[in-house]
Amino acid sequence: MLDDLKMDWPALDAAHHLHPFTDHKSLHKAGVRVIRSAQGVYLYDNKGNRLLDGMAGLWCVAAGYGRAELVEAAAAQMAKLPYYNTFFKTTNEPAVKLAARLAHIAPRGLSHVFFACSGSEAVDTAIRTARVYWQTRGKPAKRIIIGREYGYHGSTMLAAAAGGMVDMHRQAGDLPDFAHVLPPYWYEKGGQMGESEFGLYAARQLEAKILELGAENIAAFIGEPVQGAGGVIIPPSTYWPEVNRICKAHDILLIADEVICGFGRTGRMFGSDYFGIEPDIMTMAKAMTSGYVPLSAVMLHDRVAEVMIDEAGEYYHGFTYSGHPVSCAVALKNLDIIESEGLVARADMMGEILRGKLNIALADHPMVGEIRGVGLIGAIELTADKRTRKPFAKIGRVGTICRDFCIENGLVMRAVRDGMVFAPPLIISESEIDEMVALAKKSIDQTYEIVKSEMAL
Ligand code: PXG
Repeated sequence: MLDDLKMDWPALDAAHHLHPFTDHKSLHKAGVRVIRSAQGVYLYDNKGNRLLDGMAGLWCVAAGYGRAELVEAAAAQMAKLPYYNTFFKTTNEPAVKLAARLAHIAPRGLSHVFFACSGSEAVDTAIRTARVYWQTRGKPAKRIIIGREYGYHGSTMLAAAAGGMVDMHRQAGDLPDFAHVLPPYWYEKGGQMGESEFGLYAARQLEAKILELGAENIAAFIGEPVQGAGGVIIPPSTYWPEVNRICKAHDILLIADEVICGFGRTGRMFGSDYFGIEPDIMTMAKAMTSGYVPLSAVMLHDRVAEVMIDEAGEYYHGFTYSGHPVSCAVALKNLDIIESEGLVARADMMGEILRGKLNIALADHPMVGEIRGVGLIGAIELTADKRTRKPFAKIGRVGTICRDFCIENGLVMRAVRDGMVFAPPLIISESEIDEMVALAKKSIDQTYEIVKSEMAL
């Protein structure tokens, strides 16, 4: 037997465990961090350190760690029916209940649900569904999926191809029938334009791409309401209404990838509610179970579902764990928590407070170019020149230094290029926000000392 206390976890991990998105050689040199337990917004590692989790795990632990209700919901469902599939004319009670409940809280018209386990599977499902939809409607040439640069939709082949991460395309994720357009990222791409003007400009890049490729060849446009992994890119308010118009005008399905934004993150139940997006298809995962168990879903608007149900015949698609009863039972309890504790409104209110405090602490900092956010998702852009929004010479280096200081100081924040991104659990309190802001400021100050000393050389 392995004795937990005496184990050299990093050594054993290095010997056998391959990690996602990791350069293993450098990980083995640095040593891996072992997280042993968590409670509320805090993580505890095996060296006795406490970390404030400013990322809610990976954008998912909305209800916070250590929720006995979620553990009990899983245990009760495991005891009653731990697994059965939803193929072969079969269903289970938690899956039916959850589908009905999602239909109730989703934007109007999205009332049909397909379940999977991960965000990537949900995105794959959405893309396949879009193509089957057009085949069924007698337009099989409509296959192309348009995504955006810096978009992230997951790591399976279709999801990686839909995303705009060039390193993923380069290694293995570049497929035919995918295209990418400019993201609505005013801070980096806006130049001299105002934000509203740039929002329209970015949306019209989609229209230009549609005209270039031919609407008769395009199945769908896919976008995250706020691009999370790409650096918390929050579109100007002019962007999504124009995208709605363009997709309708050119008869292209609109897929809203709500894997990060769904379930309160933006201060509304879905990012689509916040931005006025009118999706035909919506993907969701992560906070649906607060990350306690894997679960994802794809929701279809009635206008898509009717074609899939009445005309498409058998849909040759599905997963062993589609509608997993334990995951669905946990999701139902998690939705109870979100509703009974008012976590959606809380995200809106606490987000305002967090941004207010960040602005007081950091808006005048010489290395902070912008502080942005909606609800409890946001970013602090670090810059070489506050006035011109100039990036650092080696993109990503300063962000990584700052990220490492954050962890050393007891705060988990991610660096995306040189932006520090955050998305704490929605249950975060005001005193925990104070701690988060203080640790972020301390880490940015320490980073600035290094940047300044290098400039002096
Ligand atoms: N869509 C979006 C919008 C996502 O953010 C996925 C799909 C894929 O989900 P799965 O469950 O297949 O991982 C995601 C995942 C990061 C990071 O570093 C973000 C994600 C995953 C891993 C890392 O920000 N998002």
